[in-house]
Amino acid sequence: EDIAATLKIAIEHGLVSLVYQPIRNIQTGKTDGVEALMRLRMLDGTQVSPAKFIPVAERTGSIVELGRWAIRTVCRDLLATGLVQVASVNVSPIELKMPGFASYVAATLAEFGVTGARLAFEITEGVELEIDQTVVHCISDLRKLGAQVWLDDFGTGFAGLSWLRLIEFDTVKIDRSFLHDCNTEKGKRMLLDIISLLRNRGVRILIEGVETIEHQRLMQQYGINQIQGYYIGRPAPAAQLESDNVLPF
Ligand code: G
Ligand code: G
Ligand code: NA
Ligand code: MN
Repeated sequence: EDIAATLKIAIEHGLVSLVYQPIRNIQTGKTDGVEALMRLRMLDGTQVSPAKFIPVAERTGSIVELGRWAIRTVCRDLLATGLVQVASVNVSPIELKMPGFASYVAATLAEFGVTGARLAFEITEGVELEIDQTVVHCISDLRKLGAQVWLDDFGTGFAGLSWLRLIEFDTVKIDRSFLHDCNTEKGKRMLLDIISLLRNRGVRILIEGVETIEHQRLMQQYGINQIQGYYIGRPAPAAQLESDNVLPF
């Protein structure tokens, strides 16, 4: 298959890149950090969305090499340069189940003189991940390095609640569909229920999909800690990252 073959040569041919989307602290109005998002360009120049190429990379195993490349790139270009304080990287369960993941992270942090606390790993609950001992140990090793572990797309999958019991997450990212359903009373109540559940667990709460100032104001009212979305900032290459893109509240 075309995408599978391209993924195999993507790193050496410079076809893969990272863009960064800001995460804003709703209390301070400042940017706390960024999320790294992978992009793939085919040899003919066309872009393929991660929704398409990540599953292929997972199926073919290319995700392991690509994931390591992303962690290394973030440490070298973003954290070691002091461009941002904290960066999160999406990781596939396949990477976490691979022996040596946490050691790779430790070695990369050491190589660039970056402390673990500045790196976060986003794990999506949308995927079918069996929380086996390998995953639990890997996450515990990452936390020992000081790295943060976040739960991504909360509310979209079937496993979210059981994961909350099994894993200690620093941050839970509520899926943007819950914010976008807030135009009805029913949708608002649903989101408030989720927020109170997470608040009781003591995790930091981030919501995705903030597209308007009204969204931002509502989330401020609801006591969300961090927000992310097109209103705050679109994913952009490192060179276009502003040190602090503060917008009015
Ligand atoms: O940025 P975009 O909407 O295109 O990303 C869609 C999804 O693809 C993200 O929500 C994320 O779950 C996944 N994704 C993006 N970059 C990476 C990556 O570097 N590794 C993994 N495993 N998934 C990623
Ligand atoms: O699964 P994950 O949450 O990591 O995916 C992030 C994806 O969501 C990225 O592909 C990004 O392009 C997209 N995204 C980011 N902000 C917004 C937003 O405000 N609205 C919508 N619809 N999508 C967004
Ligand atoms: Na995700
Ligand atoms: Mn994510």
